[in-house]
Amino acid sequence: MKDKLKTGDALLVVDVQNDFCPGGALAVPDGDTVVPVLNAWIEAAQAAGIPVIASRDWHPADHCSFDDRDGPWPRHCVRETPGAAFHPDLDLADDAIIVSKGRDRDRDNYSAFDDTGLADRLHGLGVQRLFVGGLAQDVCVRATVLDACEAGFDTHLIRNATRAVDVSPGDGDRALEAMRAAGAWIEDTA
Ligand code: VGL
Ligand code: ZN
Repeated sequence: MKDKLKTGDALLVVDVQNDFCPGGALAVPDGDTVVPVLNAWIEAAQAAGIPVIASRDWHPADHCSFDDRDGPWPRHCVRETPGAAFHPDLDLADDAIIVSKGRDRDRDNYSAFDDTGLADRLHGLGVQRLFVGGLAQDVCVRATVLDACEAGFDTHLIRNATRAVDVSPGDGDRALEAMRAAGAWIEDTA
């Protein structure tokens, strides 16, 4: 599939950050295994001349999603800290479009489209078909894919480029089902 990338496509890499990888503050099991898969997609996207977008969770130190503010998560992805940096092996080029989310201390954004202007930006670039991978399958990837469908993109989840946190067993599988029901294509594409 990635050999067929063409004008009108884009690649969206969701939250491949140190804190979501093994050793990080909110580690997704095997989260780092998405990196080589996504690097191959990034290379193919560059060869096809299509946009590469990378979202990142970019929280203030007192963000409402953190457990010390009675939120659901341990403190993670505090902006400008090593935990919020992209995984060091992720081969983002200088012209990658970086989208930061979760920046408001009192509001969380799971979706890369939430409060970021990303949909308008992609429409402006003529993007119609979107390939999505990254972390976590059952949290921010799920929310991003649902919003992408809602915004009218022909949305393809690269399943083997995602991993779930699975806070409750089965969350990953339920997320796949929700994305499929919203109209996304779920694909395993090396
Ligand atoms: C995420 C939990 C909290 C994610 C972000 O990127 O999937 N998960 N914040
Ligand atoms: Zn977060």
